[in-house]
Amino acid sequence: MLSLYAAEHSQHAPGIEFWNGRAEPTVEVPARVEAILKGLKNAGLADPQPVTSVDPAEIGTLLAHIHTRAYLDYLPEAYERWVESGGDVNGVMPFISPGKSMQGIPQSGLARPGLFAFDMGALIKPGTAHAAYNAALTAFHAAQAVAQGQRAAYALCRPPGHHAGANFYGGYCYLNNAALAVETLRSTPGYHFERLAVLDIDVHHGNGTQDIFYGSREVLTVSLHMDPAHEYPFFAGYREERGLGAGEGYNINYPLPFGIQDANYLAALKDALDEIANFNPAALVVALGVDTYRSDPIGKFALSLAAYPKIGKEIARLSRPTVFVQEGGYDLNCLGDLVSGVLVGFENNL
Ligand code: SP5
Ligand code: ZN
Repeated sequence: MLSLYAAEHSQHAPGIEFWNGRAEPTVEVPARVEAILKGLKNAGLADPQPVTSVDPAEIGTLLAHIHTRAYLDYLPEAYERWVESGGDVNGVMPFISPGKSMQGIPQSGLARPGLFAFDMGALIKPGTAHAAYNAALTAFHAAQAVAQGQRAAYALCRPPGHHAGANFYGGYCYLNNAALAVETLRSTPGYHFERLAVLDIDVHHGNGTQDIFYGSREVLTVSLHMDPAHEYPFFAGYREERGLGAGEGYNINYPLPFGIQDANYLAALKDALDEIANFNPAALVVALGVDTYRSDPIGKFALSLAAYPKIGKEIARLSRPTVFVQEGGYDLNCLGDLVSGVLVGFENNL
């Protein structure tokens, strides 16, 4: 399978995140990419290719379909404006955000992060915007390859993307790579793939992707994740969230219990894939988080190593052109085997 990555990911190394009111070492580290690359090679998957830049206008137009202009303008200048205004050189972190009735738009670089950040888990440092752009580029190239006829492609995106919404970032995510893959498929000239689906199997709810396509009946979004009543992102991911207006019925959430094991998880996945099959999309984007593994440091599911090829097999049974986009997964010892497990399970069942 065509696999792509961007070496520039290493320019993003946030180091810490805030959780429970404390600064802690983050699990979203550059070594994740090395671990995944090693796993792909060990599994004999085709050598991962570094992505090359495209005309910024090309990807810029696509990004503007999924993120607001205000947010896209903010991200690359956030660090500089923060430091200019007296913010800590270690990175941009909101310390004030508007209450529900507060509508003013501040110019201060200290306050602006509060307009866009929804948590304190996504520090912005000097290399962050560039790394996020290159992760998006990776998803773009993978989707373009599928639009041009490849059966499947894998984008090793870092930083991940599924928590980034139209005008917000957080949860280690800045640009929504999976949503960009959707827009790339939809915008390819001559490519008449109107209906597309996103299957999000990261252990956390894909709140950003849900936000972006919430009003759309052309993109079905389906997410399997830890029950948000008790886990991150807490404020979205409930079963009742089914889409809005024309998009009503085209967002499906599967909150699942802590400690879920292979059999019950795979049963829920089959349900989800049945819904996707009914929708009959022309192509599928998989937001591939592997933080569902039992020894993941932040996920609370209990899947075994053997579950991952089975997940790949189930996805293959849908028989759609498929773009895999990397999301979370933080157990550095197993990360490569988990990701390659899904991809090999998929390929072996085409
Ligand atoms: C893409 C993705 O998987 N984002 C997950 C964001 C979850 N953020 C909350 C994680 C809490 C981590 N707390 C322990 C930090 C390790 N010291
Ligand atoms: Zn996750």
